[in-house]
Amino acid sequence: MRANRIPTEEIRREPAAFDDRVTADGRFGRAAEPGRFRLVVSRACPWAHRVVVTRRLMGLEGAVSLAVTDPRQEDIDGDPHWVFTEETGSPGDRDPVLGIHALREAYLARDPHYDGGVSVPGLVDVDNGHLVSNDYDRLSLDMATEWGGLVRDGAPDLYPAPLRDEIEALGADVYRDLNNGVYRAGFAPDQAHYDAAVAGVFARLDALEERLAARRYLVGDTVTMADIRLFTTLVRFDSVYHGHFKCNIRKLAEYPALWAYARDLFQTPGFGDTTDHDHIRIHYYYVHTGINPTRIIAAGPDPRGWLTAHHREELGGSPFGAGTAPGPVPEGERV
Ligand SMILES: N[C@@H](CCC(=O)N[C@@H](CS)C(=O)NCC(=O)O)C(=O)O
Repeated sequence: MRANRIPTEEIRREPAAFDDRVTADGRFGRAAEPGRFRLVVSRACPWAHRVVVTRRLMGLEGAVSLAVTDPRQEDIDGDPHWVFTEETGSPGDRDPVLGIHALREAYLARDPHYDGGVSVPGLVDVDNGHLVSNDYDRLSLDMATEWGGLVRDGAPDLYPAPLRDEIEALGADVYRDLNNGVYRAGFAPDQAHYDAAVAGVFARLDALEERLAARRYLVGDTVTMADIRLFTTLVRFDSVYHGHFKCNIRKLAEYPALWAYARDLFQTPGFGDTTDHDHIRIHYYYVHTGINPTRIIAAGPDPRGWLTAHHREELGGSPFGAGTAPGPVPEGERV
């Protein structure tokens, strides 16, 4: 997808360009050594946000460092690119650890002939500057289940074995209709594609509203990967999907259970404390010139609503089960 072109066909998603796996035992060729890998993200991106939440809940901040790109991408060769700038904390417009200005340099270090898309999140090998993986789902799942030994004491089980089938079945529906559905609506090439996508978005929100009326979390009694995958879309809904992507039949704030569920997660360590409402608004409205050619960034909504009481404790459950909440956000990563 080229965010700066008027859409002429339905948004298509390519498989991840690089999907090397990093695990504690190194059985796929790369071992998760502390300091060896750097996670490049945009705070705006819902797919990157999933990995950022997982990393924090698992207490991997010391093991894998974080590099945040500027929400206003830079035009390079006619396409918007993820770059490091002084404005978002990179002296000399270069990432202080990787020494690069644009994330695509890590793709090119890995494969000098690479000419595909460049997306966040990206895991980069600090030793040689190579992009290791831009497979956001695998990155989240591996950090949740495969980085044993590096995860903090009290880290929750985000992907409990007995619940995996249910998490994946639900996740497929939520991905199709909602996580990716909002993009199909926002970048629809014509009325018919928009109508179909937006109907799917709200049918899925309606179904989730019903599911979450009597249960605190999506699957089981604790936070799981299912909640992380849903949260990063919900937290962007009223600020960018409702207006910029025209998913405006209802607001998230008009769904009592879903809105309370989203606030509950937002107020749980790992979720709201990794959410940057400004980066979200700035990125979507500024970069997608194919659908917002003036680049005017919408002012609202007022984010303070996220901090209001949700009363979801009354439904039982506990966010981290037998585990504990993560400690404070490290200095330098506060949003
Ligand atoms: N690459 C993955 C998801 C990651 C993704 O789409 N990230 C967006 C930001 S939210 C991105 O980096 N897009 C790059 C671009 O289109 O220039 C996919 O297409 O399934």
